Amino acid sequence: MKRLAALLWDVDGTLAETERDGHRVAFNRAFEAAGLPWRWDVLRYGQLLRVTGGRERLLADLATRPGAPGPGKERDALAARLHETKNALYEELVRSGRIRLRPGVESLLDECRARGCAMAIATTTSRSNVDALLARHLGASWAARFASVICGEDVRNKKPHPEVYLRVLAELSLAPNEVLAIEDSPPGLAAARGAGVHAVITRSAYFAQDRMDGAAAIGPGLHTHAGWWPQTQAASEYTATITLDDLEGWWRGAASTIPSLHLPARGDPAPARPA
Ligand code: XBP
Ligand code: MG
Repeated sequence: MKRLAALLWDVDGTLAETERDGHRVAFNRAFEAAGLPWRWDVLRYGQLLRVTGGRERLLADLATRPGAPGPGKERDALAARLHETKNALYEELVRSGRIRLRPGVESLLDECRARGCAMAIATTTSRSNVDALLARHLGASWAARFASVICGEDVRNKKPHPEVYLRVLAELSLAPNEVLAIEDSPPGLAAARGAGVHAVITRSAYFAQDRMDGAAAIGPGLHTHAGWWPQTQAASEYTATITLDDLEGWWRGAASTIPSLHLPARGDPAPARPA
């Protein structure tokens, strides 16, 4: 039977619940450090999450915030400064151990390694955030576990644009139908599907109710077999967490039931790297 060649991991919301208690808190601390009275509560941050990219999210908020600088250099510089501070504060939070990997993530990472399934990171968060999170939980040599790590700085267009997935495929020299993505959000799902990659959704706190049309499978997390659609194969009902066999079952099922998109052919040139 055809085996999955690689598993492509999203980061925020998928590897860990980083948004509500990580990025949001760090943004608020950055506002405070800059002497600004602005704060994002849990609800407002959820609305802002429709904008991917922390700096882009800030710019979207500043565009409607009374008292913020108007469009132009001053606004751009403020967003860049706040974003830099936010990332430094986020790293501190992560290093303190406050943000854990989601349950079931580590066992799947270990299983993929043990069974020789390649892995990659496909995220449009900043590289420093990924490094802080994975160094904290997997050790300083975490990157050796992944055949490709593509982050926000490596792409011109953040999710939902498929660029991050196209770049990972190019680095791995794999076709979209040889890999599977794990995502948590509609923009992440759109990015994967836009590259012709099937995706399994592990719902995260902020995207608990969203429509996930075109997903290969949708469930509450890798820690359980309960609540998944489609239901997993009988064999894996005896293991607590979602396994590589479960993922391969969904991947094969998606290949036969979900219409394929106009796929980039294997060997197509990767999008240009930003200067
Ligand atoms: C999630 C994002 C990021 C983070 C913040 O990306 O949209 O913007 O919220 O990180 P993914 P930055 O789900 O692909 O990991 O501030 O570094 O952008
Ligand atoms: Mg995500």
